[in-house]
Amino acid sequence: MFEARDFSARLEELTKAHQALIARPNHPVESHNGIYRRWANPILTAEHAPLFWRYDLDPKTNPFLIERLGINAAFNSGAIYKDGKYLLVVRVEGNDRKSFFAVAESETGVDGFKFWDYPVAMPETGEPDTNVYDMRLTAHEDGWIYGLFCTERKDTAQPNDESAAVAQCGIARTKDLVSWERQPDLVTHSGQQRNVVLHPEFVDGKYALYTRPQDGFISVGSGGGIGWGLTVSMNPAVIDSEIVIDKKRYHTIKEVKNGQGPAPIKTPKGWLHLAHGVRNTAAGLRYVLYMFMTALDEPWRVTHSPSGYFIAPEGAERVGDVSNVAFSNGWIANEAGEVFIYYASSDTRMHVATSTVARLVDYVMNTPSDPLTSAGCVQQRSALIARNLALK
Ligand code: M1P
Repeated sequence: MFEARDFSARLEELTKAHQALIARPNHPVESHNGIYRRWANPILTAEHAPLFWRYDLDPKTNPFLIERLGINAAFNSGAIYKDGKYLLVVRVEGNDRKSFFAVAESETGVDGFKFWDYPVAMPETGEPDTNVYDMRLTAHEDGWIYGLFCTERKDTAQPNDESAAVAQCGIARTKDLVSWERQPDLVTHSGQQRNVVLHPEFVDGKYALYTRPQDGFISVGSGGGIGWGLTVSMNPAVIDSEIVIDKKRYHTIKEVKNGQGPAPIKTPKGWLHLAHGVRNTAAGLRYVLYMFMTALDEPWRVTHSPSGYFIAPEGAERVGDVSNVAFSNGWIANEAGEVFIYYASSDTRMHVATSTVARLVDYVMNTPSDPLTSAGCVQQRSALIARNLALK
């Protein structure tokens, strides 16, 4: 039974609980692997959405104070550091399954994330988007901030299959994350594209994109590696020739597919990349994060590829709408060389882990690569054991 509380008392209760959630301080968890530290509380959840996004707050039209437009999840956020603020462009999903973008800002990067009053009103192309999600933000050297995202539309070639969809890369640019100029969707020779990311610098005078060619909507078919291509303009962006720079590979964490995470971070040693890799299990797909480095002067050439995963879903992170998923499309390196890795768990909520550029460079450059066989892994581990035991 519902308790008999009047409208204003219940609203006060909801407001207090919401304010307490936003103000809750975060703290790093004690144990860590030396590479990064996870922070204890999710930084954004569906409950972080303002009450005025969800409830009709007028007692005349909503006397029972019923939630009218529920929010299901807040995840897969792009990230940018701007004017001393940590800004996330969050994939917010309503109870109606449609995603939209909304900006949440924080002073610290690890807590206090608060949504701006209105979600992003993303302009459309001539072909309306059914669903938009997973924005990668790039502050490009041309002076614009670009948001590249997935635009999903029904596959009209399969009229009898209501789940058949086509994914393409939507492109918009902004200066302030408030007003966005939509550009035409990316054109490539691949049937579908997801996880497309703009490199922050011109390469040979052209815009450079990390792509993820795929034959189908979920199954990548013959695609599935991280691709690379150049375009003379972002309006329209057209990639004539695409090469795969980081392939999916048998019996690794990226056996089924992989995709670039956020735009890479420039360091004196090379470009640091964060990506996701997907393998299959009897319980379904497992998404983990991994890192690699590319050459400063040739951002398409992989120079270092540490073995295995960097972040895998852990504990409560393993459960959600799509369980066993760690996904990242946003990270921030601030002026002090600290790195804030924003990752989502199980398509449900957002977390942060922190590290430094120096630590991540050490991790990527000095962690051995995957020997690809059990025997090779034993040899690799035994060599480490022998070196350590010799220290005694
Ligand atoms: O459900 C897990 C992820 O699946 C997709 O990623 P990918 O294209 O690599 O399979 C995306 O829909 C992503 O949003 C989602 O988190």
